[in-house]
Amino acid sequence: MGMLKFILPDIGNYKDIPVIEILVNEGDTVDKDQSILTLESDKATMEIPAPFAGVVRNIQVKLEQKINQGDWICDIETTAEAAASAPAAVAEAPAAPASSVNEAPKPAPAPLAAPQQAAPTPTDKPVNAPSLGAKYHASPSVRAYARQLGVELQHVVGTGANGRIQTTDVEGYIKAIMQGDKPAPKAAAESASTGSGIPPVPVIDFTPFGATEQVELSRIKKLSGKHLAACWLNIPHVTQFDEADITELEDFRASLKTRAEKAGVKMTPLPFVMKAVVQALKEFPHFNASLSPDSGSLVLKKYFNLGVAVDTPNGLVVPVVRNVDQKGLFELARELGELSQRARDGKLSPTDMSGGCFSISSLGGIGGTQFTPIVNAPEVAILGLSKAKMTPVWNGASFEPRLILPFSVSYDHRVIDGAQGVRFTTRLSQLLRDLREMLI
Ligand code: CAO
Repeated sequence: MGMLKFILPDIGNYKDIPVIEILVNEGDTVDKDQSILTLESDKATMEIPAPFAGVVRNIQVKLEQKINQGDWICDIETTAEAAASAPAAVAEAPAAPASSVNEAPKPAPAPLAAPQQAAPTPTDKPVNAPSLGAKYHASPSVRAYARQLGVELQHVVGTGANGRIQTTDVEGYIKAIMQGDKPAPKAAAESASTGSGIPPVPVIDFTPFGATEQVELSRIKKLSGKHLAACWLNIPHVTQFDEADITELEDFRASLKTRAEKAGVKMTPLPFVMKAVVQALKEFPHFNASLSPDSGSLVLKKYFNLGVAVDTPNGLVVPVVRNVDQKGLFELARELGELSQRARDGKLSPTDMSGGCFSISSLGGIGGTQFTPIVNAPEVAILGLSKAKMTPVWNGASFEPRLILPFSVSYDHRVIDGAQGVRFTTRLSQLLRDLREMLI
């Protein structure tokens, strides 16, 4: 037997990532690769597996604690065979100094929040055995699925290995409720009756209707779906539609074509729109703000970082272009090109996607006449761009062909009222129609 220190290995570009679940108790016997912790940042959820089999000792982390690569998670008391394979496993964690691998355990630090329990053996472990901070075992995808359906996992019996809850268990649980075989859990019923609960959508067996195929959503879709649902449910949205005559903007853009090519950038209408948005944000500071956590005040931002939604093969991501007010059209075009390329290559870091004040979703390169974008909380407004179209416009004497850009602004009605909303879109339209307005 030997006592090995389990150090958090390289988890990618994540820092200060909170522990959302501790899936084991001190004294638990774990297999190699059995999940020990679940970590969850705003971008990813990951389970951290045991690098070798053994008995868990000296847990060093607590729920909600933010941890980093190299942090001591726990000790694992191993058998001789596991210990023999351990150094390689631990060596995979770059921050774990080799000397820490087989050193004698340090005295146990201050007692943990939860009392130690007698070590259960794998055979006497009950189904859904309670553990420190988690009463059930389920993968992040099953947890996300359950959250999406409003199912609290402590009510679900897991049928997988060691009582792990599977997708089918969650579905079976809902089915039983729908068929009246199982009462709805008290907490859910209570929250539904107070109006705060979201009733789950029905789970339907589609097989009687025809052939189906179940395709797993990409990781980005799962994460952005969770965020979008939270934004949609938490923010009372209003969407204001408007349009801008961008005929002159387009002429200016065409006049820059050769210079843009020489500079090696693609000059689309988007950098012009970004500059106009910044000007509008300066004039309407409540659009460049976030609600305080108690919703009692506004945090007004003095910087102008714009999130730009990028369509990638794996789903939607929103990298942020910083300090747009301090950048020219060519610099913005270059940055947009680089960020969207990295987004499509799946190479954006969490930093690239943080710090935004206001977002733009541009579908203009694809089509559409109007749409209702979802506010990207904690921001309070978002601009949606549709496809500009040459349109006959009456000038008082005749119809003139003008290039008209339809756009929409969705906003948080707790922060922005309707009159402010339409003043903002009217001003944005004016700025786009005549870029000289930005100089005034
Ligand atoms: N009207 C008409 N044409 C437009 C336009 C508009 N509003 N916006 C862009 N275009 C044109 C561009 O000029 C370009 O034409 P050329 O190739 O002839 O110059 C073409 O459409 C393609 O532009 P683009 O999409 O490559 O570049 P962009 O700067 O407009 O947008 C980016 C960059 C990254 C935002 C975009 O590629 C993208 O991913 N858009 C989708 C965003 C999305 O999915 N939003 C939904 C979020 S909610 O689900």
